[in-house]
Amino acid sequence: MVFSVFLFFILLAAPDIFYPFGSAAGDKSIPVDDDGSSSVIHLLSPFLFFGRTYQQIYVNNNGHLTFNEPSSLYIPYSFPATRSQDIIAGLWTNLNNRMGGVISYQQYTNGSVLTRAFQDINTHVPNLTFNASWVFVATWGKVETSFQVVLISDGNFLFILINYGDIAVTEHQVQAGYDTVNSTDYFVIPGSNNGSFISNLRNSSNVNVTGRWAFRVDSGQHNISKGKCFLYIYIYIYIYINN
Ligand SMILES: *[C@@H]1O[C@H](CO)[C@@H](O)[C@H](O)[C@H]1NC(C)=O
Ligand SMILES: *[C@@H]1O[C@H](CO)[C@@H](O)[C@H](O)[C@H]1NC(C)=O
Ligand SMILES: *[C@@H]1O[C@H](CO)[C@@H](O)[C@H](O)[C@H]1NC(C)=O
Ligand SMILES: *[C@@H]1O[C@H](CO)[C@@H](O)[C@H](O)[C@H]1NC(C)=O
Ligand SMILES: *[C@@H]1O[C@H](CO)[C@@H](O)[C@H](O)[C@H]1NC(C)=O
Ligand SMILES: *[C@@H]1O[C@H](CO)[C@@H](O)[C@H](O)[C@H]1NC(C)=O
Ligand SMILES: *[C@@H]1O[C@H](CO)[C@@H](O)[C@H](O)[C@H]1NC(C)=O
Ligand SMILES: CC(=O)N[C@H]1CO[C@H](CO)[C@@H](O)[C@@H]1O
Ligand SMILES: [Ca+2]
Repeated sequence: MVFSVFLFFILLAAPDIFYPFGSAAGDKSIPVDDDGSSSVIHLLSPFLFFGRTYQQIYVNNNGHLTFNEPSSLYIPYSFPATRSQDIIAGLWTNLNNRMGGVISYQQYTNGSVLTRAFQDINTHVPNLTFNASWVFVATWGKVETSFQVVLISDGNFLFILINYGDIAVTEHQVQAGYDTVNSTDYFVIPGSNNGSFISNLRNSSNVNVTGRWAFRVDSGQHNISKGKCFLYIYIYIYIYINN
């Protein structure tokens, strides 16, 4: 006689717009520190960011990525700031993973993450001849707040996806988007600079995918964000049922 027991585990999972992350995905974690940074991350594939080629990147605890040096800045400056650095701010505010959560990253040059990036970019930007060859994923997992910055390149085009999960209201100053040297290019995600309002990031999008913002950030025509803005208001409950 066969006796079967079915166990159902109900997990509150990360939003399904998130790329794989954390130790389960083989990510490297950055040190636990209030205003710290990763050590230098050498890129397996250099990329062009608004005309400047970068071979390295830093993941900074306070929600941003920088290129030439790490940054401990926890109070965002307003974009456009006409500073002398390029910066990508998934959610720039005074985050602190000493209070919990994991900040981790990984770069990919093969496998299913590339396939997913290929599909996402070709969905978000139709009629582009694009095949992802390199993907970099940085994730702030439950560092009060959960979001991801994904860089996707084919050696020519470069895209950023920012994926938002649960975003905690904060009294700290906050901002999301990107800024460049002398602010020749910049973008502020609408609503991202109001701490009492930022939980709505997970309901917003410029590519009709709730919680996701996408930008083209190489030197070319970088305009998938500036024309069309969608705001989708949904209540999402992500429940995975495994048996
Ligand atoms: C996939 O890329 C990783 C580095 O990201 C490398 O270590 C591995 O050898 C690659 N695998 C194949 C099958 O190319
Ligand atoms: C993409 O190409 C197809 C076929 O060439 C065309 O019908 C469609 O309008 C194009 N879409 C965009 C967004 O340019
Ligand atoms: C994209 O590139 C991979 C190898 O890097 C290849 O296996 C795949 O067929 C390519 N896809 C398309 C649609 O060109
Ligand atoms: C930024 O602006 C300064 C002052 O106008 C100028 O000297 C510098 O060359 C600019 N940098 C870039 C990369 O355009
Ligand atoms: C922030 O958003 C809230 C809620 O929409 C609004 O009441 C408040 O005025 C906003 N504050 C600023 C500084 O924009
Ligand atoms: C947005 O996506 C939904 C499916 O998720 C689709 O039904 C709808 O037509 C899309 N809207 C636009 C403007 O593309
Ligand atoms: C960006 O695209 C929108 C249409 O989607 C267009 O109206 C606008 O002029 C474009 N801006 C630039 C700088 O190309
Ligand atoms: C404005 C709005 O409807 N915001 C909603 C965004 O989604 C969260 C749940 O993820 C809701 O709690 C908010 O009310
Ligand atoms: Ca901090």
